[in-house]
Amino acid sequence: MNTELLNQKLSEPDYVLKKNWIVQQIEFKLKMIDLELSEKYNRTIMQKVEHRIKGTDSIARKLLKKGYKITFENAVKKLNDIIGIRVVCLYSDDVYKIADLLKEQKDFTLIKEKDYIKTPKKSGYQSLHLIFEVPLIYKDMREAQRVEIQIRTVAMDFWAGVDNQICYKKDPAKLKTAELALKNYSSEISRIDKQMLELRKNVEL
Ligand code: 0O2
Repeated sequence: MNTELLNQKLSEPDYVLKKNWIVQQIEFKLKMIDLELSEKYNRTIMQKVEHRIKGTDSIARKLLKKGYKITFENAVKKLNDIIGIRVVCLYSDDVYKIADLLKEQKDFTLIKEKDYIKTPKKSGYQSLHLIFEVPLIYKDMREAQRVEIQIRTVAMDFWAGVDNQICYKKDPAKLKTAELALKNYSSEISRIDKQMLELRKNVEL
């Protein structure tokens, strides 16, 4: 697959600057949400916030998988997660508190919501995915940039990290046993998350 042209476009300073700018804007907003929730509930809410800007190979692979030609225009138009932000918290109810406050932001437009916590993926993957359109305004320039925000618990994040190393995007023929085990562990994770939440609620009473 020839990705040279795509790579060139993705390396242009204007493109890189805009993506980093959006990341900073969202991370700032998340800091405010974290402060608001931490003060309200008198405990730490967000354990980790991280981001990644999708690279050329990953963009090319995803475009191919979705049946699109590998072009810069398709990448920008068709992919929702070139900018990805991940928020990790301790308890599953905090996932939805964070999501609700994100949805309340007047400058964010919710495009799509995928609740893989209520309905985990076939692999066992759990996470709440929110796709927002976020405005980028500078002087007379105004653009909307799409961003995927993944929100999940530490336990779900642990599962996804192991799955990512062992199974995700790997040859399924070789991984039947590992896939099956991970799927079972996903249910365990879900059970433990519920128990941890109960524990907190009992102490809060
Ligand atoms: P990476 O390495 O994170 O860049 P959409 O176009 O928005 O409708 P999309 O993006 O095709 O849908 O699919 P989906 O299922 O919402 O997945 C988006 C991201 O969730 C993936 O991005 C992964 O980060 C994560 N994810 C989804 N399924 C799994 C899974 O089974 N295991 C793990 N570990 N992560 C998963 P990318 O681009 O695939 O990967």
